[in-house]
Amino acid sequence: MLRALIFDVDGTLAETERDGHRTAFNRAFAEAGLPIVWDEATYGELLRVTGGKERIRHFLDRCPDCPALDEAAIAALHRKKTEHYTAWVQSGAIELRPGVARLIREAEAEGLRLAVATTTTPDNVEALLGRAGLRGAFHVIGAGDIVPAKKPAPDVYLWVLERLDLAPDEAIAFEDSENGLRAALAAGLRTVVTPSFYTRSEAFDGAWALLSELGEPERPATDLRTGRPV
Ligand code: XBP
Ligand code: MG
Repeated sequence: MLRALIFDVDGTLAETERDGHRTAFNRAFAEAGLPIVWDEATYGELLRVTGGKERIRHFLDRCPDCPALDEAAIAALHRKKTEHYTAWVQSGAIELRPGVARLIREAEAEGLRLAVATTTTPDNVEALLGRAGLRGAFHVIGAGDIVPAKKPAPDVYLWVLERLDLAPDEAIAFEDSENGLRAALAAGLRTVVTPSFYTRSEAFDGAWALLSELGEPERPATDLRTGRPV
């Protein structure tokens, strides 16, 4: 029996990477005097590495002209990035993707429990859900460094299932990326995928459903496998 919905955040609840996370990273780099600007193409590649601190480390390790930063310096840089990102969310610059708020409200009304499983920093989740007036709808938030191994490892989903005290077949995951899908599938979850700006060309083998978006009554979602409205 279905008892819970578990949502990824970035790309799934909202299109947060393009003008949100990417710009926040660039502002933090500029403030720190670092000669780094991640354009959209570069950032699209870097999104293969989940987690902002891990993404910075991955980039610096491959950048011969960049200064060497230790883990404490990366953490400090990332804290600044989080400040910029949360301020951007709180300014109202970002909306939830179509159908997200409706699905959450309908699931709540049906008595389903709601959870988040994301690699993003907890402050970012609080900012987005708070701004949307949906924080109170969520029972469990699994975010950031709560588990050491980030997606595509299943750990954050397993952590959330344990907190919900549910088996994988009692929940459905919602994801936008291949990394996220792999994490959810490895945790044994049926997974609905709504690809986002940066993940459109990724592979979604194994998805339970592959939809253009979650849809609103006046804007039906499309089944991306058949091209038909659902
Ligand atoms: C999201 C991420 C995150 C964000 C940045 O992946 O990879 O790292 O890009 O967040 P998913 P932080 O949607 O699969 O969870 O900078 O706070 O780490
Ligand atoms: Mg995502």
